[in-house]
Amino acid sequence: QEVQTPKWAAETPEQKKERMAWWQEDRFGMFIHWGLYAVPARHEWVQNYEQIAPDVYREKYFNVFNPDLYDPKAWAAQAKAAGMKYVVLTARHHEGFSLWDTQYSDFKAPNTPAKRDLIKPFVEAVRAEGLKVGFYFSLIDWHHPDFTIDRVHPLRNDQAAIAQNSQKDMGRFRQFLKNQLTELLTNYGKIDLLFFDFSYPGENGKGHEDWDSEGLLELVRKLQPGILVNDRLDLPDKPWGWDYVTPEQFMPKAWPERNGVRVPWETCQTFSGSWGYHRDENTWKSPNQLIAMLIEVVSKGGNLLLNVGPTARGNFDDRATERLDAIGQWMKYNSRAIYGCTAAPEKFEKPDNCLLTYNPTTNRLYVHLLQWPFKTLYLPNYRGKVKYAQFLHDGSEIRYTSRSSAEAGGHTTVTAGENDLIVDLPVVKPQIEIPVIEL
Ligand code: H79
Repeated sequence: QEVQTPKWAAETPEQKKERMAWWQEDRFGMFIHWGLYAVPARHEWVQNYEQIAPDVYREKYFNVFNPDLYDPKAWAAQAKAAGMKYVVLTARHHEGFSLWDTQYSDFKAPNTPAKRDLIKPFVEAVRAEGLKVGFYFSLIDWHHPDFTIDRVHPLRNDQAAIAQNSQKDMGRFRQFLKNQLTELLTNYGKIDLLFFDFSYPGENGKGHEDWDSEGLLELVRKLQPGILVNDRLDLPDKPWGWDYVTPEQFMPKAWPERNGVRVPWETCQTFSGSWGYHRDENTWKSPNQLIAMLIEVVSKGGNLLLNVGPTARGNFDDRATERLDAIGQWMKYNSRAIYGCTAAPEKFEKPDNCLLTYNPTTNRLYVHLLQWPFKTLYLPNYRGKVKYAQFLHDGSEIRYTSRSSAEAGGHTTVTAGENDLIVDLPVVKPQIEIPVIEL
């Protein structure tokens, strides 16, 4: 079917590619979920899960939000050291609390004991580290008086509250979204990325008509022409309505497609399950799992946006810091297999227990060894496709043969295929979480 592209969204495929080039190159960003929910510290959806009325929630947490350890320079430094290239902060999450000095709500950081705009120093610190800056902006607002109660609202079972829906004016709420976006995209310099969250169209839900998604996007594109926008505005059939798709806490089997075409994609992931700081969660992923996750995402042509939930005092807790440090230690030696990389060409089959990434500019293939084999790694049908092999972490040569030469050397029991390469590895795994062979 013919889809009309509005004038303000007109762009050639080359222009779009150019606009997204940094993001395609960088591959790895930090998500930060920070709001009043860091105080209860039991999930950023606590207000919904425990069906806490907005006034009760505000009464409990607003006046005790006192982030005395807030140091956005430390956040930015930790992101940079982990190898992340962009940072996306929740300007306002579903609870409706704004981290900046918005004119359009009094439910904002400057009115808490924090007593200041928390976004301005964040943007400055991230830029000072040479990283790109993004905002997460919730479409949902459980605090705004004009936001009607629907199936994801904390008061969804409260009949008296639901009866008030007819007095609410979603038109005013739509204007509120535009007003807040105008502040965020006008007062903080160049903003590189915007993560809207989220639409749930259908019965008793909300979608593009409730938000005026086209109007929001038009405003965003006018204020920040270079910005990247995610796919949660409920404009799925409009190719101009999003820049990339966003599987949440989910690893796609293969590079995601729309209408048979591979699309830019980014999975957002957590350390432990919740996004906001969760004190008691016991499901933290190991450093190895997180590094393998980053590799797998890039091996399928995507980006990873890995989340940290700072505490109510404003710092990253030790569990998060430990993992960021481990990722940074790996990235320090192996980032060449991540930045500028994508899925390997089809002619390269994945060896056993490995993942492949590929840099099309340098023509290097990276074999990531998730399991350390015993002395020999078989590269299926790589014969004639490889000039040289080395470890990435220390630049040391790796020797390889093919069957005929292995047999000539007395290895008569080699059962590799005619066109396989037989790689000689040390018995002891090198001191790096996931070793990478560069071909
Ligand atoms: O900000 C983080 C989460 O708080 C937020 N997105 C990330 C980045 C998020 N949490 N959950 N979701 C997005 C999707 C939630 C879907 C559900 Fe439902 C809410 C499943 C059940 C309730 C919406 C309403 C879909 C079905 C009913």
